[in-house]
Amino acid sequence: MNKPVYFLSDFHLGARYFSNPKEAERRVVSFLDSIKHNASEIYLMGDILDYWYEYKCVVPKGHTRFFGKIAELSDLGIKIYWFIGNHDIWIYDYLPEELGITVIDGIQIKEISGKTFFLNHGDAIGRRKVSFRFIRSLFRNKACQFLYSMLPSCLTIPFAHKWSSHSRASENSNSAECLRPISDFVKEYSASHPEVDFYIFGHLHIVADEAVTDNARCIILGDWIDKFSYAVYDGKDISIQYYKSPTQ
Ligand SMILES: [Mn+2]
Repeated sequence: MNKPVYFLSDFHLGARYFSNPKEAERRVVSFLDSIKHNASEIYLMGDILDYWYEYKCVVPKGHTRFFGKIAELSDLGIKIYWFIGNHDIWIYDYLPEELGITVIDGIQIKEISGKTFFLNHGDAIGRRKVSFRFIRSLFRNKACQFLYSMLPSCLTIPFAHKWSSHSRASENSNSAECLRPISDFVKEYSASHPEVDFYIFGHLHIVADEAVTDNARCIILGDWIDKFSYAVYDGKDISIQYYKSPTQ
């Protein structure tokens, strides 16, 4: 493999809790720009946008520089995969067509340069609370999505941002505890799937690189709210790195 593969997640661009949302967007854009000549593939592992809803004829405001940079990298021939998270669920055909990206909903198991990867945002992995599963199924229900799209966006967009800020405030900060559903799942799964070398997840907003077996590792990508972390695969191994933008 000539050029490395990058894995990033949880930018949460547009979140109301950023003290400086433009700076958060510029940091991501500046990172993407720094790798544009040295990346073969980029995996955006979900919750890239804090909220997104593609209506039939219009899309929400914002993210202009970010979308522009993604389009530029995609036009340069970098393959960009965007996994749906639990915040950017409602991507339909606008972003894939406009940005030239591949949108993936759910788990993908694929080989990249001889290693097998298990890729997913991570929100539905392992045992989750009934309330969480209920809301998740509601958000993904076609009839609910249709009814939601009928409501005026000046009501739904502020509501969605309030919801997101609330869910961030109630997030579990104990990393061992929040990692458990994923690490339990990975242990069980790897017993029957020894071919998987790397499990890659976002969602938890923690950085972790844990040995699952002698051969397999589980990587949790962190976020771009205060960690600016990502994983790089060079065709042999994966390492977690942190971006320090030139302006910092
Ligand atoms: Mn998430």
